Amino acid sequence: MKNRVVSHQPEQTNMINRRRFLEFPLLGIPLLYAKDAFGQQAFEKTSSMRVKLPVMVSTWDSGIAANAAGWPVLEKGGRALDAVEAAGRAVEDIISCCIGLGAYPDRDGKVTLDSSIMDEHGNCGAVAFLEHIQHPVSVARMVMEKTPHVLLAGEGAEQFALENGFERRSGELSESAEKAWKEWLKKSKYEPVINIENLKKTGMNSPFAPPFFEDGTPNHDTMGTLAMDAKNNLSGMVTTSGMAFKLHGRVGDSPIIGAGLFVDNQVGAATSSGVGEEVIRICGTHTVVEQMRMGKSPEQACQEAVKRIVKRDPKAAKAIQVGFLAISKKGEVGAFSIVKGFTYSITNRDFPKGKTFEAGHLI
Ligand code: SD4
Repeated sequence: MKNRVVSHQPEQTNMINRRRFLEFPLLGIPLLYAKDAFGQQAFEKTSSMRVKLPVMVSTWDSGIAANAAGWPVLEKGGRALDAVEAAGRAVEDIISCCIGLGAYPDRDGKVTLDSSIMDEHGNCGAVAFLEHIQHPVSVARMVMEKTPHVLLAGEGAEQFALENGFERRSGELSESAEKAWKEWLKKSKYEPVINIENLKKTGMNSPFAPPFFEDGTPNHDTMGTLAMDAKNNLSGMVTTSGMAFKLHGRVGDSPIIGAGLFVDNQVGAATSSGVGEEVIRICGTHTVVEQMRMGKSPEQACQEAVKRIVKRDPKAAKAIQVGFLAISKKGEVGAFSIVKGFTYSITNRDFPKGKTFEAGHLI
């Protein structure tokens, strides 16, 4: 496979900070959305809605950029799997807090990436704790297509990528990541064994990463993308650097099939974003798909998974965010999160430039 490599050095002009990037018109669309009471952008709310097929759906408003990269594949009658891979690669090329080599590092200053991909046949591949490789989603696809395995991790995953034509990038942090990490180090009073800043701030037992950054913005923006193509086949992918400032070696839900991503071509597909440990504990996206199998709409199915997380530990759940996004085989899309603020983006013939919606929430 040809591996397109773009340097993540800060001086590259095609790389811009994601937060700045979102202040600019996205793909030519001015951002005209109103702000809500918290000064956040307000997006239209929906419950499960039937959408025109083919369709790309992605987590967050940053999903617009992911969808835009995958949509041309679907529009030309291409395969959902190719569309979701293209979506993942596109966002891995943008410097953001939470995806790709330009993202925020773990507490040791290393960017370690998680990704998974799943096709319409139930084939799946994933990489976890992967360093130095620009396109983890493509490595995940190669694990799926070229090995008998599902998940490769760490040095082994890197070795596999290098042996298959991916280039090794330097471990240098992007400018924004370096700044954020140094800031975090100052305030976190970094303790290698257990980090207690979250206990103090939120009362929650979170020894790995803050659910919110210092400025109050959520520690999010993992990209989960689901697509249904013109042949009504489903695929999905997730790509992320995981929770910023996590313990070195920590792996989240994103590369765990059935946690961060699940696709069942008979029923539907789901992906998640937020505090991965909570998602893993309830096999989140598998739960969502099984709920759809039992007749729930995508939104109801996502809500059921959210409720399980909250029921397990209601106090801790108040201090974190988890959101699920799902599409059913019938082409209904829905999402649900613990707290307000989870958004997702849809791109299809009705929304060729993409449109962002706000998910329902429990709290
Ligand atoms: C993780 N679920 O590593 C990811 C983080 C995330 O939006 O989704 N952030 O736990």
